[in-house]
Amino acid sequence: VLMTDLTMDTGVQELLVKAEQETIETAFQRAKEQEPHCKFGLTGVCCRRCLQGPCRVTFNGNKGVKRGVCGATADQIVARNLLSLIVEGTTPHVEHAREILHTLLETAEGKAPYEIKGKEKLIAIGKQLGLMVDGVELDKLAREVALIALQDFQQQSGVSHWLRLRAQEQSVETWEKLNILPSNAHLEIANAINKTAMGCESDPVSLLLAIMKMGLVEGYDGLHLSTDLQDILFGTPRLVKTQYRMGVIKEDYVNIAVHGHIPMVSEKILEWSRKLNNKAQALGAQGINIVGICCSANELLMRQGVAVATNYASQELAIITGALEAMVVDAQCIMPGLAQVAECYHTELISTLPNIKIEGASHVDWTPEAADQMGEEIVRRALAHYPERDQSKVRIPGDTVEAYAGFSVEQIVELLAALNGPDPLLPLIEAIAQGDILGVVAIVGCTNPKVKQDWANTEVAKELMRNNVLVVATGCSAHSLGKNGLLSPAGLQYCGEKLASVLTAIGQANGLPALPPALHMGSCVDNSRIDDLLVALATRMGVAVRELPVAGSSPENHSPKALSIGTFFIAQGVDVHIGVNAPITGSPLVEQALTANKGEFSVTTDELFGGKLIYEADPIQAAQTMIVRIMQKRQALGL
Ligand code: BF8
Ligand code: SF4
Repeated sequence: VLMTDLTMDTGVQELLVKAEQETIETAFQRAKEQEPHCKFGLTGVCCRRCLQGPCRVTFNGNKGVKRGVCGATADQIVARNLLSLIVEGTTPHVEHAREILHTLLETAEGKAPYEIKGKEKLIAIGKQLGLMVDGVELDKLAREVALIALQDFQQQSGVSHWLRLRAQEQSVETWEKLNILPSNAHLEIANAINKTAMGCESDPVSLLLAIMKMGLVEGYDGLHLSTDLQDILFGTPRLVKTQYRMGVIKEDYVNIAVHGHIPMVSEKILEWSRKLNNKAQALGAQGINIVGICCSANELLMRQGVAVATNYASQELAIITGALEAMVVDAQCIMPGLAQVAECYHTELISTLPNIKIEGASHVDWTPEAADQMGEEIVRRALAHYPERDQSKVRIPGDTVEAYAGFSVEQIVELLAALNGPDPLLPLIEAIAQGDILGVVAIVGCTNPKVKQDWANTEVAKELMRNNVLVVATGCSAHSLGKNGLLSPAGLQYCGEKLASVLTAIGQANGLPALPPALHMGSCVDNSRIDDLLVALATRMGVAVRELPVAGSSPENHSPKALSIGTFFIAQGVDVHIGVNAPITGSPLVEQALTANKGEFSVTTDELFGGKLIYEADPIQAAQTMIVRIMQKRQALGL
């Protein structure tokens, strides 16, 4: 296999060669060892829900048996499996939200060593929740906000407070009619698992509605709640400039990589690296250098401008530079294979969350109260490892790329206000109406060793830009764009003329040469920011979100989280493209309901919600399919 077929990232290519020379195995190689994949698994018709099985039924309607031992059909098995997958996508975000909620609560009560940096966000949310904000102490207000959020994990009836807070009224009406308004996130998760249990729900249509409901749990008590409370605690992101690629790991520094998702951990590591920076100098290093991987990278990038080493598929390769003293992980997207790689170097792999332990890693417990002890202990351990570094094993690929990030909705609105202070969204809406911006597409989600790393993400983006579609991005996809120069004004060369002139005008009104062609809006929970932007645009235009000429795309999806986030956007009436198919093709009913592709099955998400799933592995074709849909939605709006 050629390294150039595995990834676009030249730094990762170089490190893959090094890994091979040192006989270290990585995900890129293990992905090949799994081929060819089992068709029953790929199409979703393998059921392991009870010990009469596992049962495998026909995945193409012809060969093989039609029913499992209990009589379950392919439609039923696929629908149950999909619900269970969407629950596994939603739950990590819901737990993420609950962790931040408790941190905020304990901070407000003076028990945890964090401060409330997002005063304006706290007051805005307090007002929207109907709380008294005038003259109320910040701590008291934060406590009240956290206690309302806590009801979304406790109440036995009623609708999620965060859904009421963030959803557009038209959408709520649609969901209410379909009886899928969620109440309490934990209750909904338990309810969904109960549905999928052996001998419980077998009606595929009811299971599909449960899937859409889980999408709403994901959207409001996963994504929105996490972002909102994180902004209250750590501040709302503002425009920042940073560097991308493996070259951000610095040979003459003590290097600590933060990897995972939970900013309560990574922010404390950053804080303590600053406090203990002079200790590095005593060891002969220039200082302590923090670099990010995956969404921990996004959180620190958005609020602190911290540089990004790499994204999901190449996380192991960061250790193979031989120059990481520690890799600190919390939750989600942490490859167990990291431990095996770390063993070959002086790098200490350290897990932090009480509920998430990693075989072969050491552990320093993070809790809100013990956050400072954790931060100090981990940074001190990294310092102690610096003299153990084996210089003969160090190879850091040299290049870095400049990138901009920090595009919260608040920041976007502020940039637009330079064009129209009293009505900042108007210039954007006018640009859309005139066709200078054809539409907006969010490129989100992962990298996946099944796909050449960063390739599909950047190709979809470039094809959209060429056609004057404004791109916003989150997650590891945003990293793909960053590594390839699309988060910098230099990337304007890929834009159609009309889009380029809009981005230049907004940039210049703000003292920048231009805005980058893709606006980095944050981590995967920050897909809530994209939703906020859509709701704000639709509301200002006087239409429903489902009518907007927009789409979402996850060209290199691997995580069930990408599917649960996608489900949320389909429920909003937004088409969602994926480049790696979900395991649904074994069921004509489920596939048709989600993709609206064939005609026999009468109920589709497209009809009920206004959004559908698009599966397309070819990035150019995918972009074109989204553009066709954007044109249809434009036409329906009379544009
Ligand atoms: O939550 S984009 S690979 S790191 S799942 Fe994972 Fe996918 Fe990266 Fe962030 Ni999101
Ligand atoms: Fe087989 Fe039914 Fe058990 Fe699934 S639930 S393993 S289809 S018997």
